[in-house]
Amino acid sequence: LGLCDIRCIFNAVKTCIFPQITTIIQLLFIYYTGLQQISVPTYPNNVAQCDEDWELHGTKCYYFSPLSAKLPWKESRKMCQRLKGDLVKIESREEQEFLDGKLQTEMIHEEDKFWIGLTDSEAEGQWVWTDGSPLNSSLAFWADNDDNKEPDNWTVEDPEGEDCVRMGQKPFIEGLKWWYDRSCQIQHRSICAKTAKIL
Ligand SMILES: [Ca+2]
Ligand SMILES: [Ca+2]
Repeated sequence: LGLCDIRCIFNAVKTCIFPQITTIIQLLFIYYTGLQQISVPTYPNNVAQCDEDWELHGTKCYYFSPLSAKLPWKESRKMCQRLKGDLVKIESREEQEFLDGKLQTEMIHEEDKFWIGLTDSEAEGQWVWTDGSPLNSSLAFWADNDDNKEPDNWTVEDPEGEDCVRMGQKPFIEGLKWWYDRSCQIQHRSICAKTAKIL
């Protein structure tokens, strides 16, 4: 193999193969980011709309009930349904991040947590969302630290145990795992959600 041949091979790699590899990497990147967008769809404010007092995020509208409207879980759910929604079903890590951030401003104190639409009241340990779908374990954000290992179905406060889920952590601590099972009879504020109206 002469010097010219080596140079020819180098030029061939540079002009033919390298651009193709670059194109393949670019296509894979576009495909991957496309997938990301499909899994977390969003509408800009001029495309989707929410009722007054509801906040648009992604494809849903959210309502954070006021401190004056603390209710047991079942009554919280009825309140959301009267507003044509339901207690929120958290469907992505991004949605959990959004709600966790929102509660930083909504929560007045550490115990001012919010009900979400998750319960194991039908069968202990089988967590089900308000739409009847089972909890996806890869999208579960149970508190898991030195003070709390949830869900623990604690029976000291209520002999029936803890079958309803509340969330929120204030003051802010890094991490998203702030779900707790709690007695459904306790009164809390709620996060209601419904699909945004498309204009
Ligand atoms: Ca339980
Ligand atoms: Ca608990």
